[in-house]
Amino acid sequence: MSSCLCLGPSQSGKTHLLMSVQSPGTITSVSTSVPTIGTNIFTIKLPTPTKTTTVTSTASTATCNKQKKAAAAAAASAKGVRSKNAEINILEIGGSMAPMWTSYLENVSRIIYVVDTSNLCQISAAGVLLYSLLADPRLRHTRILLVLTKMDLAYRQMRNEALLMLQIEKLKKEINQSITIIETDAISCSGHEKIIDWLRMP
Ligand SMILES: Nc1nc2c(ncn2[C@@H]2O[C@H](COP(=O)(O)OP(=O)(O)OP(=O)(O)O)[C@@H](O)[C@H]2O)c(=O)[nH]1
Ligand SMILES: [Mg+2]
Repeated sequence: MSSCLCLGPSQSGKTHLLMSVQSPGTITSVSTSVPTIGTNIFTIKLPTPTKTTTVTSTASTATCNKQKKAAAAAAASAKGVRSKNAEINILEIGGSMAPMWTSYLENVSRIIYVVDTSNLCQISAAGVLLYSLLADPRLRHTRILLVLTKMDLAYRQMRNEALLMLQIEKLKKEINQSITIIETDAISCSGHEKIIDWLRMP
């Protein structure tokens, strides 16, 4: 069975992020957490998109029937998404376990890689860790979500600076995997919808 991992350096914000995506509004600026020694599992609900297909009446019956069929197909596919992907389990592996991450790479279909944009000393090292991870042949077809977090902090690196420090353009040229990049923070929940959308992707 394929799985979804959440990785990233120590204290980069993995637990806070997943708690916040799991239960929006639970993380505040004074929330603290203990380092994950080992693993945590989070079950994230994947609500179906709120976009609804409405059928408007038209003069032509043929057009109306076509629209009804399209609406029925959309509803059926939405149902499929709901029943197939109603929730997903994400395994966070603590940053202190980085030397052992490779023991968890069998049958991994997705990786959420969390980078703390407020930690200037850690960003480049986070890039090196990501690079060595993605070189693993078991992750050749794994979908990668690069999460730039703690974007609420005034002293964070901006997106482009962080990506430069991660050497992401160079990385993209050398790997097969597709990388999606999302900026977020655990407090305001900005960017969480995009994370849910990414998790919902087949
Ligand atoms: N301002 C702000 N602080 C954050 C955010 N996310 C995490 N933090 C802070 O960063 C600290 C570490 O966050 P964790 O989520 O525990 O980090 P982690 O990546 O799970 O760490 P390990 O489990 O040790 O690998 C927390 O105690 C929070 O104070 C965020 O989005 N904004
Ligand atoms: Mg943790």
